Amino acid sequence: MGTLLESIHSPADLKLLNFAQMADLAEEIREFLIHTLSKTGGHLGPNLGVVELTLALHTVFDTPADKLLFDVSHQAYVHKMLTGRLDRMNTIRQPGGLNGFMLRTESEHDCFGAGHAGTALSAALGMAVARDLAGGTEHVIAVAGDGAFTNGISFEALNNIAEQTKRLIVVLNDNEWSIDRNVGAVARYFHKIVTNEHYKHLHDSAKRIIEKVGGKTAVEVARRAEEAAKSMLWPSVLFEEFGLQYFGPIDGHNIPLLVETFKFLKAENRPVLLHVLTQKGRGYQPALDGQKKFHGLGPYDPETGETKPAGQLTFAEVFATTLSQLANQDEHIVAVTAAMPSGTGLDLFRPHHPKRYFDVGIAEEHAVIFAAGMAARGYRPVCAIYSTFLQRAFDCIVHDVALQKLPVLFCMDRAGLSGDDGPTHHGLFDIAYLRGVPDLVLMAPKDEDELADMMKTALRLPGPSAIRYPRGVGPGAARKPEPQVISVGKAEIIKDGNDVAILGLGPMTTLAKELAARLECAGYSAAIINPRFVKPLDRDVLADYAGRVAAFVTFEDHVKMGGFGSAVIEALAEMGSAVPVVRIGWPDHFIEHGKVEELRAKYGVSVDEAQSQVLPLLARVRRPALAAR
Ligand SMILES: Cc1ncc(C[n+]2csc(CCOP(=O)(O)OP(=O)(O)O)c2C)c(N)n1
Repeated sequence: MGTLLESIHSPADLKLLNFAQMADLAEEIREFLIHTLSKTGGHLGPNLGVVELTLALHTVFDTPADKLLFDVSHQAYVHKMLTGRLDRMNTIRQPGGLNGFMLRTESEHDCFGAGHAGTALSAALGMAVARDLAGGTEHVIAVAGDGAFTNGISFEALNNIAEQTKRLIVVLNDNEWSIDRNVGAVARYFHKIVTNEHYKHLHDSAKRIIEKVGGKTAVEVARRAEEAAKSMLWPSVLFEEFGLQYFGPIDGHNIPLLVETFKFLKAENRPVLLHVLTQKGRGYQPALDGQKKFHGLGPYDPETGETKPAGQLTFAEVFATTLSQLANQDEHIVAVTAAMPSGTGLDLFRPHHPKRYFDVGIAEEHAVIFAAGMAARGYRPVCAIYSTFLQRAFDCIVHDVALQKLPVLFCMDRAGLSGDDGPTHHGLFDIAYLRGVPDLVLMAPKDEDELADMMKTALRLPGPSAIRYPRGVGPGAARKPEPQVISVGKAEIIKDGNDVAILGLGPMTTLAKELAARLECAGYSAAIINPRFVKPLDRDVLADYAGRVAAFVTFEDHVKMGGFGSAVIEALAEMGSAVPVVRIGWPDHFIEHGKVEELRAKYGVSVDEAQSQVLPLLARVRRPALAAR
């Protein structure tokens, strides 16, 4: 670790540095991030891009009194380093370590947690209005990327800011990238400003003014900073019409310019937006060459940027290749992503069917209603959206898709515990929020081959459907050359048995098989069932086993409340069955970040837990029968 960096224990230490030292500190921070994240993984590119911006913000403002918010907050690592968490940065995203996003419980400097995009402006406005009501004087600053401005909530906030407060600072951190290249009219608009010749001229003169500031009196410094900031007043019709005074665009890597501009802006008595240009991955060639990869990644070689070669296909890759295959046979199939082409795998679909591929920006609600519109005109849209991000679009699923009986297929990647990203990214609620939607078919494949079959099946249904599958690789099942249609609402009996029926939803069938093997060793006859469908649930199979077994066990990678096991209990209760059900799933609690296996063990989402709960039930009810055999 560099010597300057070691001396920073809080933002107060930063305020003692001159601009030259701050520039050196920026390099030390980059070096530290590149090496530390090579072991932990994390959002390297976005953080390398905001080093100077974060230094300038913490030099001018005083957190925790002033309120600094980052949209998504995946780019808040430098903020964490400067606010007393430097010595724990090597634990970021690790079990028991720092979270990869801002977390209110982690530090008083994290005034608002995030993980999902588009929230910073609304939350900041809420804080500004709370300050105004309470008669406070603190500053509120929201930093949001250009990607976040493709999100509807950002615009809902913009629409409301000037009506509600006179003091709010919005920083648009424009690096022209979302995770992939930023898309849409807003991205094009920002690009037009940035590439305008007039901007370059303004920028050069502002830079010159600031460079001349050194050695002048405080009054002269303030005057020149104001001159510089004013000279960057380049009208932006968009933001001006929203009632925000627009400044910029300015070089987001020029510390003196940033510091002087923020000093000027903090005295403004009107909401302002500062457009800052930054380079994602700055200072690290592999990240500049591989913007997408270095947005967020696992451990890598710091010298070369290389990561472990990919092995078996992930569920996302199986999804995308299957969709390309199915789209070859049906020209009505179209694919929709909300700014996640690489994460969902759809970047593999795009080259095969460029005209049937739609990236709508970070706009899940729009993605769903857009898909509904296409479905209403005879297309078969497939919305590939992570389980956690689809939460946003719940009403659109109900009101715009299901109620209108439109055949949109939702492919929910990252359904289940997401691991390192933590509670903002775990996909643990989708069954609960989709199960109550009338006529929606909800499935979970046990492996890659079944995912393909379910996609083919779903694309023939007359109404809405959803398939949930987890992050990363599955069990590695061989795939048939052609996916097959499966019977809707029919479970797969993997093995019959008479003492206990074990249902493992999706890839949790592996746990069901392991439990069955253990119970067989203990002398019980265990049935293994792959439910395939959460909705419609296979009531015939449940009724059959309810008449024979002493207990059911359900495994799901989802919260227990309102989940698959709950659906089984409801169905059994409606049948008048009193057979007990042991439910294995996540508790009614936000699960922290960590390694999936460790968290499963900690929270009892395990075969051990199932065994300890089911054995007493079997012993009590079945022992005499067993003894008689
Ligand atoms: C609602 C939602 N959808 C998708 C994502 C996934 N996501 C995380 S960061 C990101 C891109 C953000 O781009 P930008 O705001 O420009 O920040 P940058 O990484 O470029 O600094 C996306 C799409 C998310 N966090 N939240």
